[in-house]
Amino acid sequence: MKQSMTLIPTLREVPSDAEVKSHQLLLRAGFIRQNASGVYTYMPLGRKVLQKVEAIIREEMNHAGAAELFMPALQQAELWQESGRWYSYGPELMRLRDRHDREFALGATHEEVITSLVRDEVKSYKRLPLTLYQIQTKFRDEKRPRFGLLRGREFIMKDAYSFHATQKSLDEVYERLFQAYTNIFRRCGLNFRAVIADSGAMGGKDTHEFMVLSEIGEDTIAYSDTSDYAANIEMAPVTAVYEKSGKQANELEKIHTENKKSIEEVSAFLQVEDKDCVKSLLFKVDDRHVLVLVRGDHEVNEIKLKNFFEASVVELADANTTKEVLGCSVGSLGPVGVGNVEVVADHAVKGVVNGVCGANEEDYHYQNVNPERDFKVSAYADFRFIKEGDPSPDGNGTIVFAKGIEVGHVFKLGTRYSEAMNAVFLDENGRTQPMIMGCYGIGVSRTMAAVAEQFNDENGLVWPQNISPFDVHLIAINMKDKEQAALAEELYANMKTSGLDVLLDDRQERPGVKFADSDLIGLPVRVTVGKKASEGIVEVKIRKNGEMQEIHKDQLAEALKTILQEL
Ligand code: 9G3
Repeated sequence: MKQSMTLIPTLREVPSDAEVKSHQLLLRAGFIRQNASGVYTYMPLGRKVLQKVEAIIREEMNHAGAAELFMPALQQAELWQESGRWYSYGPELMRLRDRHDREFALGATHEEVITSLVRDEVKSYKRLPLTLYQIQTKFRDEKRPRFGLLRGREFIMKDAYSFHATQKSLDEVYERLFQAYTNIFRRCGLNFRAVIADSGAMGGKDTHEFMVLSEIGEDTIAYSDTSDYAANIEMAPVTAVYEKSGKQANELEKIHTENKKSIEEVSAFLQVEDKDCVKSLLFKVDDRHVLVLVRGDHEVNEIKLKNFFEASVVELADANTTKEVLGCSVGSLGPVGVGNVEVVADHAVKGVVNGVCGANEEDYHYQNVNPERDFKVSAYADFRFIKEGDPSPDGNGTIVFAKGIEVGHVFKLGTRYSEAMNAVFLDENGRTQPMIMGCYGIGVSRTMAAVAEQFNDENGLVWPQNISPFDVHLIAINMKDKEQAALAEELYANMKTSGLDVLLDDRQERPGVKFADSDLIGLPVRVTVGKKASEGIVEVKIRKNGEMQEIHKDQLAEALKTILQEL
């Protein structure tokens, strides 16, 4: 491609509304332009990167035995009404009416469409397993689109769906696609971890997220410092065990704690440590309230609460409800004497001796509270977020936190959609069974941004060779100089003939502008045709490490092949 023929509008200034590196650089290097909040145009260079990422995805998905199709973004409301999600999703699901006033959703994902297709076309176990995928634009009306392509309202996803007669078959395909994902992200050059994700009701065996490590990531990963254990912090189980210290249990005492509400205020006032306090929080769990106890230095993990009760709604009760149900404000809540709501506690609470908790009376707390003697709980379970320094759940090492960007997510769905939409098959005994499903997503446009986030320096982007928009940036210092122009055109033709993807900067621009743009765009290798054109000598520069060398044009093709292989 010749730059005089394409559109690569580079910017000198950092756009003010771009907060993260990848967003700033993709804008400045002319890879994307914003149309609306969370809605982007992929400019020619951005489009090329997407095509390279998609090519890697297709190779690995096809190799894993998946068949590519392409589903509509316009989805009949009826399908989402069958699955029930028409009613459970709020404004994030974009909806519209056609000219006949019929309702549609703009596809946020495609479980409903694919399940309705397969139920119509597949009836026998002989046709299973079947794995279908697409690479398609998705629409999700995010409340706060941000970080450019990392959280958009219209984005490109590869979404795959697998259909099985048995759980064993799903497990096999899940493993194979898990491996395909590992290959895809490695070939994109990313530093990533596959982490155990929210287990839903099951025990965390049925879904993994692929996380790119980055301090601007929105997810927190809990991983072991000595093993390959890694889990989304929402999921990571706590395996620490708690024994009571041998301390003598003292007499329970009610203390006036004027205006002392938070754990910090109370523990400072009473001169005790957070870990000797019991924090009580009232939650709405489906149609009832539950008082949840955790140690003062821990936080309630609502996903674990939801999974424990297999609830569909779990939310912290608001101040008024708390007052109504327990007769006092949040800052004075405690388990002693509570009889009208169920009380559950995190395992760590069991180890508290002579602790402090709210007295369920405004501005009063108990001191020397001892679990079992002073209050009963209906269950002790793992209700807290894991913390750095906790033992790794696999028994190896201790937990460290890292931030991650989720670029992939694989699920064992089971029969959630096939039962709701009656996607059934006849098994070998002639019995009708619901198909067992898996689904597998990759954020394609998000992957491009994640690579930009991990691969850049003070001069701009530094694309890994596999997904760089071009292999070589060929720069002619002065296209008005006949020898330079002739050599540039000759090298351009030769490189393309030898299979290299070349971007020729043939613009009438000053050298400084060309070099700055070249560093910003970040192609792996730059070849400059300048003063020594008459001797057939060009300068070759490697973007990643700045290494420069002069090479005669006759050795150029060979040299470039070697350089690109070693990158
Ligand atoms: C919606 C909206 C947002 C959504 C969903 C549905 C996330 C939704 C989860 C998934 C699960 C998998 C197939 C590919 C891999 C991920 N956000 N999810 O279902 F209507 Cl507005 O998308 N889908």
